[in-house]
Amino acid sequence: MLINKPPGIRPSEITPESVFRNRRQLLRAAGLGGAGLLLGTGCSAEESEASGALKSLDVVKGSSFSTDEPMTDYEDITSYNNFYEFGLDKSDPARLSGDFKPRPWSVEIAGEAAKTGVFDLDDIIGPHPIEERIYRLRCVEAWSMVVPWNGIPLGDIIKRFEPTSRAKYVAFETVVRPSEMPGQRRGVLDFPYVEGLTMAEAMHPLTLLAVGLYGRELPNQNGAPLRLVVPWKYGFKSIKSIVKISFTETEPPTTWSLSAPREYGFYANVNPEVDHPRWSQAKERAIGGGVFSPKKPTLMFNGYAEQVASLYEGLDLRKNF
Ligand SMILES: Nc1nc2c(c(=O)[nH]1)N[C@H]1C(S)=C(S)[C@@H](COP(=O)(O)O)O[C@H]1N2
Ligand SMILES: [Mo]
Repeated sequence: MLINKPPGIRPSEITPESVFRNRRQLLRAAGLGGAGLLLGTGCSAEESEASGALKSLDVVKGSSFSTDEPMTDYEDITSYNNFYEFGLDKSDPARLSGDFKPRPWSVEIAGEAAKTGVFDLDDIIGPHPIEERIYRLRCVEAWSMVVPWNGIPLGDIIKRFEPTSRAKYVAFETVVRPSEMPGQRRGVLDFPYVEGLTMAEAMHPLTLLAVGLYGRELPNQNGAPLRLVVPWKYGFKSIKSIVKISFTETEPPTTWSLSAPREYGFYANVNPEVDHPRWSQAKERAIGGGVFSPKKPTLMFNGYAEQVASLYEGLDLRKNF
């Protein structure tokens, strides 16, 4: 059932945008797996009206860390989100983040480092090339996406602030702006949203500070202007709209382990062998894949075991979930 199209020609060049879009919706409604399968995966940011206002980025492609799995469509990545600051539904972040202002933006660097203070976002990312990293995102809710993130390895940025030998962990904090974030007005979680990594996890070359996706700045719903992407961990570790990064000696608190300690731990490595107390983690559903597409088995460390398993040698991954 695969329809071949001449190589290098994008569906948008064959079909006017509106027809292409309607056809995708029809295919999806018919459960035929969506554009990814039938029309190739060429749906880039340029083809979406939604990305119109977002600045395009100068991106270095071809990372050896990228997966070669087909990418999820831009539209799916930017309309099916978890961002509780904007509400609980997957559609809330895209619908309700229009008032959020990701610029100007500053980030506080604090704790066990030689250089601390409040820095403008441009000073934090400025000197670094922005890479494209095509990573899987696996949510603990058993769905997954493949996203062409644009960002800078977190370790490259951390080094510039010269953490001391006492820095064993890195803590992250999301902005608190109830006037622009309707979910914060309703207190669905204890805000600010906080997350943390061990220093070794933060310095791992796979760990990315993302500033964009599909070659454009991050949409608000995906964590503009700066969010973490830790591809071997459940999606909730990948904290959005970061305003503070601190180096600490002790394990920092994390939002989900604070709110449900029985269900979420500090490590949160993707592990198909350890079920969530209320559902299995063995399989996952690809977002945008259509309602009849079969679930795929989830891989240990979300497929990045070769690169990261050594970080956890000697650690009981059942206890340290
Ligand atoms: N500040 C903040 N960061 C967050 C969340 C959130 O609710 N608030 N949700 C997390 C969860 S559960 C997931 S699965 C990912 C989703 O990222 P995406 O919407 O870009 O796909 O963001 C994570 N980062
Ligand atoms: Mo998630």
